Amino acid sequence: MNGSVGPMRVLVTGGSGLVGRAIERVVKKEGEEREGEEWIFLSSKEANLMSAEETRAAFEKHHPTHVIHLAAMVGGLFRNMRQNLDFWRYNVFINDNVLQAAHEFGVVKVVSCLSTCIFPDKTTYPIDETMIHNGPPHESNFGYAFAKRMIDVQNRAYFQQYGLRYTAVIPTNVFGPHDNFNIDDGHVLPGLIHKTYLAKKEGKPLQVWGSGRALRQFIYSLDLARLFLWVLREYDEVEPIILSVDGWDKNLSLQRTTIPRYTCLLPILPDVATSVCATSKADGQFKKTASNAKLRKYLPDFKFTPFRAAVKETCDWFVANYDAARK
Ligand code: NAP
Ligand code: GFB
Repeated sequence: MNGSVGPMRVLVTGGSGLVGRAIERVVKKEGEEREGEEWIFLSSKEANLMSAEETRAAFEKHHPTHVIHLAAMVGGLFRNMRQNLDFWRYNVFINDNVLQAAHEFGVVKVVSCLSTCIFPDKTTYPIDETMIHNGPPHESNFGYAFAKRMIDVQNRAYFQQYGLRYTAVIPTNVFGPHDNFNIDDGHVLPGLIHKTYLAKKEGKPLQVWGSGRALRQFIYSLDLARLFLWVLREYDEVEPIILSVDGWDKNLSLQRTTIPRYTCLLPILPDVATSVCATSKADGQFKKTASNAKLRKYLPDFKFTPFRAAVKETCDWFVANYDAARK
């Protein structure tokens, strides 16, 4: 059902990032690469996808049959709050360049990447795929959220006008090796892993930001990568699909007390008496709990990596690659 005759030539935009590197590892190391397939993992060094010319040049060079579109300006809550305009413009340019180049070069299928943080802030739970445009997103990341929502709009337009089956996935918060561990710009888990590493090294308390009341769901990058490959090969809808873990009512609370309870999750967590909750820092959305019922209808037997094991693998990767890690 990959929509084309013969082996795929897959262009992965954003191939050098957290999710891109996970897909590369699953394709290259877990035998997911099939006979005759070609996989190209792009970074901004090869093509700045903000430029329509450079985007077309990359498509001209590689002539992909399929595209996994990950390239984006990405960041945690605090970077989004500082740069909503940049997140909007940067991502709208990249998305239109990639989708239009895919159309012009006859790409059979594009799988783009949205996020569970683009859903309406005022909503019922659990969130599902039908609710994307039912109201404004949380004000902390409206730039990014609206830019991502436009991918869904553009996919519908390519289908209506040209019958193209370009689609998108909607992951919850992603973490894993090759994440962005920058404390100011990155997401909560890599941020806490980095801060924990430093707290242990310097013998200081771990500072957890916000009230600690916010709830988040997390998907391991390698699990997301395996699901991405299934979507590329088998999923045939234009409608997006949420890729989130089971038990939508089970979130990781960012409560201060939780962090020590999860000490086994952060094996580098310092044996400090307390962690400090900096309540002056924002919480962002209280929760964005998403249902994976649609995914489970398709893949009832997919196994997610246990959260604790996934966090331990990420911590171990970070410690082993501290010098080279993005931080
Ligand atoms: P990431 O680690 O920050 O990687 C971003 C990727 O995009 C990198 O490969 C980067 O290339 C590339 N890129 C950025 N600007 C570019 C440009 N102007 N031209 C070409 N390439 C450019 O991000 P990620 O976490 O892997 O995110 C991948 C996708 O998942 C994104 O679409 C994101 O919105 C989505 N997503 C992420 C999360 C999460 O929690 N991380 C959650 C939901 C959805 P360089 O390496 O050269 O900079
Ligand atoms: O991953 P994160 O930065 O982004 O999580 P969002 C922010 C939540 O974690 C807030 C708390 O409730 C923070 O108060 N938190 C506690 C911390 N300690 C820390 C810390 O050290 N670092 C960080 N960053 N947070 C993003 C969206 O929302 O989710 C993006 O803004 C993107 O657009 C991403 O979609 C997946 O989960 O709040």
